[in-house]
Amino acid sequence: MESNVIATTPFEGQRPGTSGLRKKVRTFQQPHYLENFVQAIFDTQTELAGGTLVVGGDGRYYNREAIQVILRMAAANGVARVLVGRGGILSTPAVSCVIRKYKTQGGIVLSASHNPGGPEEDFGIKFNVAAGGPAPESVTEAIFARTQSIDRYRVLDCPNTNLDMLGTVAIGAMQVEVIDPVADYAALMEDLFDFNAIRALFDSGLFSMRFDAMHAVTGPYATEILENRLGALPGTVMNGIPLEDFGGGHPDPNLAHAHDLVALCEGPHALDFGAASDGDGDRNMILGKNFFVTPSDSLAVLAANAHLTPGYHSGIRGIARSMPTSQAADRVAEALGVECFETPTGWKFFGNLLDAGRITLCGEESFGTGSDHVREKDGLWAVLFWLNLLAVRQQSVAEIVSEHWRQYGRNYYTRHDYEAVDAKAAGALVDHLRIMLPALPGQRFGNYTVAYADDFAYTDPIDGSVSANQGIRIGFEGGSRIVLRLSGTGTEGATLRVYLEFYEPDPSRHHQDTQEAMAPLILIARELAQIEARTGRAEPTVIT
Ligand code: G16
Repeated sequence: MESNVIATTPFEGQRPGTSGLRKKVRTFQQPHYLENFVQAIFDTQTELAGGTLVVGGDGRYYNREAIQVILRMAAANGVARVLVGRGGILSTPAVSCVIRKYKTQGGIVLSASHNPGGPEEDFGIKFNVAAGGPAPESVTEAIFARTQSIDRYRVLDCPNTNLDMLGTVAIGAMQVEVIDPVADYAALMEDLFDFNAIRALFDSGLFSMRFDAMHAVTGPYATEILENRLGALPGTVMNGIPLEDFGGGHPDPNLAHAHDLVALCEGPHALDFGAASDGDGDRNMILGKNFFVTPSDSLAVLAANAHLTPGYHSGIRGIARSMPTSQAADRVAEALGVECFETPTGWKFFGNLLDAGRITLCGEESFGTGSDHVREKDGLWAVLFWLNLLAVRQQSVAEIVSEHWRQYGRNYYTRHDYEAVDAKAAGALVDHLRIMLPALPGQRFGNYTVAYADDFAYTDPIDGSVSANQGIRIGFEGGSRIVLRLSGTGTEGATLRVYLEFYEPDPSRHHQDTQEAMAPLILIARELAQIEARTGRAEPTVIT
């Protein structure tokens, strides 16, 4: 087998976004495009030479081809050993689990997460560091810088590796170990949660649930854990076979895209519990009987009840949430007397806090919740956490959340997304807001008086690194907020996200319709940002 050095030239735009490099499949299929990015990883992450690398993806279109390229390049770049999930499958949290368990030097995750898959859709690649989490900005910037000057890559001339058979094969001097993608992850979940209590809940025959894997990566994980190990009825896992195009769907577990599951949780015969995860298994949506739990509330409820589970029975050290996530978790942290951190959007910002032991739980409004058990958000983990609480508290989802609101007050919350808007117009909209910020404090809009207005900047408390321009925050007296930022994960034009939150302490007002209750604030946001005038959009594309 011969190791070749191939001449190449840089591509524009290989800077990783919120979560790795995400582009259309067609972009990745251009000759040298994937190779350049992968070589930039090997050129900058020098500990991989002679080390062990984990490789896996969410099974979307181009996953298998990309893995073969990565294996050949890893061999040519001197990687000693690669652990790859059977069939090329590893959920994002499972990659993190395997990196940590086997103390590898890092991992490569192939996924565009919740974005659709297929030849005309999206693909993505992300590097995770030895702690198991997404590379911090210092690393992604170094990889990006290398892509701009790259002039060659290394690849071994060898046949494809059989990814479907467990066991070890050699590619040149490198060992490739095809591992069971589910086993290590399932074992970790058994350590954290009370499987006996959850099994008893299913055995009671009084509890009905479905988990929607959305034809994405969690199908095999959920089937093994929920049906095989916990005894949930066969068929509990819906859309459980991973497909390259997710069955034509949009594997994003929210009210808009998981509509079949949402329908099963509505009406007089609604299920007791519904949950869904996304393309690569790191997101989660939690539903009760005629009840939707916002991700922000979910983080707060898990934090307040963590002591009821075996994995967190001795309590939590601290909580972190991304800036646009509601402040519900802050109230729990205050009551528990633990630290609470506000970080920019992106799971990578939780890594240092988790590694330093400053936080145990963290979460984001974008359907992401997780803990120090891995360094990624974790969809099935959140579902098992909820199941553990339901089993122990013997109450419904609605009862648990309503009780939580009675104790802490309710942070009404909604996010309005304007997808695929003209990128220039979106940039101008944000620039215009930035100019307005200094004049806003003290101004009154309807019943709301602006308390502060800024462009969020974060100084990492562990390494002192600063991340500026992380989103516009307009905070009102009493704790209500409007937050606006542009998504860093879209692949078409720009996506404008408008996040809205208002705090209601009065329990008699806790059960209003969210959009109605928030209508005045929604209007203020639209007018302040001149959304329709600048983007031509009268309504958001997706409301969650
Ligand atoms: C990624 C990041 C999350 C982030 C989300 C949305 O999630 O890991 O931290 O909250 O994108 O980001 P944006 O608002 O920039 O689109 P995932 O599940 O896509 O990896």
